Amino acid sequence: MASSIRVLRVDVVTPFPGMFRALEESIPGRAQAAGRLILGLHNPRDETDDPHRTVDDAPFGGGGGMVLKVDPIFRTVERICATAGKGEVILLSPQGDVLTQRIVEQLAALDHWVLVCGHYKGVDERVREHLVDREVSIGDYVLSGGELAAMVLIDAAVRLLPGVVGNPATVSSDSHTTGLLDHPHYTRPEVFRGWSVPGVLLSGDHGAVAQWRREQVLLRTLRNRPDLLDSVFLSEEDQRILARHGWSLSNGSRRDARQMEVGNGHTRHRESDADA
Ligand code: 6GU
Repeated sequence: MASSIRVLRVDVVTPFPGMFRALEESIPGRAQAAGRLILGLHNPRDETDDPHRTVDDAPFGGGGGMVLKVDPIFRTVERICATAGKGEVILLSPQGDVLTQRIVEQLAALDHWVLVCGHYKGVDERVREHLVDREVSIGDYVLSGGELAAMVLIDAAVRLLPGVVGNPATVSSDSHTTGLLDHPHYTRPEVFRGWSVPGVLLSGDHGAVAQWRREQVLLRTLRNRPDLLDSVFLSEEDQRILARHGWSLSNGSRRDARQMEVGNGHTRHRESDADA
């Protein structure tokens, strides 16, 4: 199948458009220069009527913080959709679905996003109720605004557009694309301060290299993110590799399996004490 040239149009509604200059660098910058990413920045201040161009106000019911006003956001999004067409309207806020590579893949398949950056204490709930198609967070911590999260989402999606990252194999082996973590990488020199590159990578034996990398993928995932192994298919060969390092994922099928704490408190069964 020929890889089609697709363009992603992203319109961002933000009181801080200057922050998006970060996307002029690296791969998002190249994608913009190549016309593959079209970025529109829209300041809701430009859709206010009052002399102070107010985009936020105190919350009804009292309490601290300011709330982004409903009217400037509605007007900005409606103006965008009237000129660029109706895109997927996505609110960036800590209340959203936590972003995963699967969500990035879904969103990267669409042609047009309208990203609304939450700010201050939040946004008027009527934005969420009547304007937004979906809501995305980038993790369980609080940022001062949705701008950095919007840039995370754009960066992650742009590298999935066919042809934006030079070698498609790079993208398909990325950590998380496969559902597992990536293997280690090395480049010249072969020895740095006495630390050598693993010999197998210099052997020229492609089969041995592939096997070593798979082993590293599995062991690193087991060590750092054992939760990921719950939702991934492991081949017989993968299970043999893990077994060779003393790990059994068969969840207690072996009587002598010892429960060990791995990574984030996840329990795995280890058949012997011999270290990996
Ligand atoms: Cl999307 N916005 C804010 N303000 N904080 C966040 C976030 C988004 N995702 C994680 N923390």
